[in-house]
Amino acid sequence: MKLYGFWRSLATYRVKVALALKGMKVDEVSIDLLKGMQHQPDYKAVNPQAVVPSLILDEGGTPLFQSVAIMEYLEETRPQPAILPKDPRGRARVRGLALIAAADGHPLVTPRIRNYLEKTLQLPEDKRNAWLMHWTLEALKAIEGHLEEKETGKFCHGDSPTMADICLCGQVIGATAYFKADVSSVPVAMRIYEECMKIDAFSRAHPMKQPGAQAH
Ligand SMILES: N[C@@H](CCC(=O)N[C@@H](CS)C(=O)NCC(=O)O)C(=O)O
Repeated sequence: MKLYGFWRSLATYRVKVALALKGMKVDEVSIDLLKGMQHQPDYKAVNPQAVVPSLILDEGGTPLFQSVAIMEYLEETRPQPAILPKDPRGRARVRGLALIAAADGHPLVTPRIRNYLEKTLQLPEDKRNAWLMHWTLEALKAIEGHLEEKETGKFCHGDSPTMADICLCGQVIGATAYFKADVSSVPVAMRIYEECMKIDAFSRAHPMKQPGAQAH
């Protein structure tokens, strides 16, 4: 398998953690988002949306795209260890938590949004940073509200890591490593993040530990 990604990309992080939890190996190809390489025709032939990640399967065929869809594919094709609960209600809760991060929070801080704020709206850096911090924390606070529910355990849902934890960790990494946000208002999310980071699959994929991060 071949994973197109980028060291800083939180969507790539999600897929890398899911692959690692399931014990699957991939070859990684870096698409430098800071240099705009996602817009090169060669890459747009792989992913017409010009975003990472994309996953090429060993059997070939059309690349998989969208981190949540890729995680769902991995879960369906390699069910153990599971990253979704068995019961439909639990699955709905985990997917809901995952989507607060992946569908509501993270899209507002991607390079294309940041470029638009900077180049088209010409917002100064302090206002752009306020945007990034605000929307990242809003998603974390929304997740925190749900973490008061009885289903929360050692992890977001029960005592083993799920897709919700994977997406939560990406969101926390954005808040702490990138935007230096004050995360004191989301203590349960942070407690779960620390728990996840004790697991190799979560900590080894951390963006700041990737080779590309060393150059920045
Ligand atoms: N919802 C997508 C998000 C994909 C996405 O926006 N990826 C970012 C990196 S985390 C990207 O490639 N952005 C390129 C750009 O915004 O120009 C997913 O979860 O895969």
